[in-house]
Amino acid sequence: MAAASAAAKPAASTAASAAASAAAKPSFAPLPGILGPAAPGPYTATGAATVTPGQPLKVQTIGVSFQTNTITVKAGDKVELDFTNCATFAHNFTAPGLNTPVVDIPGAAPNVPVTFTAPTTPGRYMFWCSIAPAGSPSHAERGMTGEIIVQ
Ligand SMILES: [Cu+2]
Repeated sequence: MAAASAAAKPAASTAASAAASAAAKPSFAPLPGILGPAAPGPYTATGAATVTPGQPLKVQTIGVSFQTNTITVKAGDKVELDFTNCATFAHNFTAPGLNTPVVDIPGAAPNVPVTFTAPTTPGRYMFWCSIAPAGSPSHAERGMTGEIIVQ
């Protein structure tokens, strides 16, 4: 099972472990022109969608990624994202730039709602998962990031 593989990893020597954690946090090019805090890890597009007012947009967490993770909304609209966690381990939705509290997405949970009012300033805002297993880079540092494009 995929969930057991992280826990089953053998302990590395101190030097190897230091090298591994240095390698696990490579520098990355932040997205240009982000408003608010940028994600602490790289962003790779996994799919795009536009939120229709009054309709929740379904987003899945698959492995250590959000799918979709490029979400367009209208400035000032009420937005609802419904997260289904396809993994057995927990994730969360962290987006300080959207003035929304961190929302936990428990392992295997279906339809966890995240609601916020889109900023009135158009631009690109980021969200990510801040879960960090002990001794490992956070999910965001591994690329579990996304952007909200406010138009
Ligand atoms: Cu996560």
